[in-house]
Amino acid sequence: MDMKQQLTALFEKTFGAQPELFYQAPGRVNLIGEHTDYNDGFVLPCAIDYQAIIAATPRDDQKIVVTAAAFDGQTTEFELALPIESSENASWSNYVRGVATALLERGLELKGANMAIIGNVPQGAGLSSSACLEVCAGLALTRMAGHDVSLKDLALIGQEAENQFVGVNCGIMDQMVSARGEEGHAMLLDCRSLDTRSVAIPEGAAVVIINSNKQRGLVDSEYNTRRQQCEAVARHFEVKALRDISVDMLEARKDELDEVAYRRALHVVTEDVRTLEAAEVMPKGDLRRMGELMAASHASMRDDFEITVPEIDAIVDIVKAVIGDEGGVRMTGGGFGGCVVALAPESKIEAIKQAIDSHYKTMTGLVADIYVCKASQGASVL
Ligand code: GAF
Repeated sequence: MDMKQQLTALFEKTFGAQPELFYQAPGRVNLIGEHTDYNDGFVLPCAIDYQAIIAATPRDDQKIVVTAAAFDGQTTEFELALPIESSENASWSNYVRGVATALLERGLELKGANMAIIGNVPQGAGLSSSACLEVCAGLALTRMAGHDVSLKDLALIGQEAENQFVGVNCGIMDQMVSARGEEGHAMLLDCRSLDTRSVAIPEGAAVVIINSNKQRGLVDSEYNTRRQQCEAVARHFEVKALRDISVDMLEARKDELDEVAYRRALHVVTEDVRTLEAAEVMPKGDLRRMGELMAASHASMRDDFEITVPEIDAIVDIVKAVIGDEGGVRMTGGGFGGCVVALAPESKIEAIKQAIDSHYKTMTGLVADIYVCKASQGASVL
C-alpha cells in the first residue's frame, strides 16, 4: 500500500467514508546557508520526495476533526473560531490549530472539515516535518474555503503558526521551500526580500541525506540562544540584521565583541558569502567547488556556530573520505543532531552507503538511515 492508500484507509476507518480531497507538501534539505534565514540572509534548500499528505472532506459545520497516522490514528477536534486552544495530549495537531489561527486572524473565513494526516518525513531529524505539515494544512484549509492564498503567503502563515502558536522562533526557509520548491532544482532564497531563484541540481549529481539518528537535545533553547546572539551583534552594529554586515566590517570591529559573539556572527556573514557562491557554481556542475564551500560551511558550524555534535562530524568525515573532491558534505538543518547532506556523483552512492555501514556504528554505537532524494515540487493539490 502506498502512502495515499494508507491515508485513505485511515480516513475511511475514522470517518466512515472516502475522502474527497488530497493535499501534499514536502520536507526539505538545505544544501547550504544555515542559520542565515533569521539574519535576513541567503539559503539554498531543495524540497525532497518525502512529504506530508492530508486527506479531507468538508463538513457542514465549523469544526475541524483531525486524525494522524503517526499517532495511532488519535483524533482531536476544535472549532474554527478564535481563540483556538492548543492541545497538550494531541500536540501534533497544534500545527493545524496554529495555521487555522493565523488564517482566521487574517480575516479569512474557513470551512469545517474531517481531515487525516500521514507523512514520511522523519520526525525530529531536521528535515522540516513540522514545516511541511503547516504548509499542507494551510493549503487544505484555504483551498477548501475557496481562498486562492499564494504559496508564498502560505509559507509566511506556516512560519507565523510555528512562531506564535507552537512557540519555536524559526526563520522562513523551511516553509518557503516546502511551499515553492521546484523539481530538479534548489531554491536560492533571499530571506529579506523573499525573492527566489531556481538553481539547477546538475545532471548526475545525487542529493544524499544521512540521518545520524542522534536524538536532538535542547534544540529549541540552543536555537533561540543562537538567534539572540546574532541579534545582539546586529544591534551592536546598529543594523537591522547580520545580513547588513560584511566580513570586512566584522573583522574591523572584532575587538568590540566578546569572542563567542564574534564567532557566531562570523559564521553567519561567511555563510551568506558561501551560499551566494554555491548558487553560481552548482548549476555549472562544479562539484569540486561545491565540495569546498560545503566543507567550509561545516567547519564554520562546528567551530564558530557550535551546532554540530560528534556523531554528525563523524558522518561528514566518513562521507568526505569517499567522495574526495568530487562533491560536498555538511550538516544540514538547525543542528545538535539530525542529518548530514551530501551532493555527490550518482556513481558514489553505493560507496557512501557501504562506508556508513562499515564505520558509523563502530564509531558511535548508532545506526544511520540513508535517503537518496530527488529535488521535488513544493506544495500541491493532489
Ligand atoms: C531550522 C529553522 F526552522 C530554519 O528556519 C533555519 O533557521 C534552520 O533551522 C537553520 O538554518 O530548520
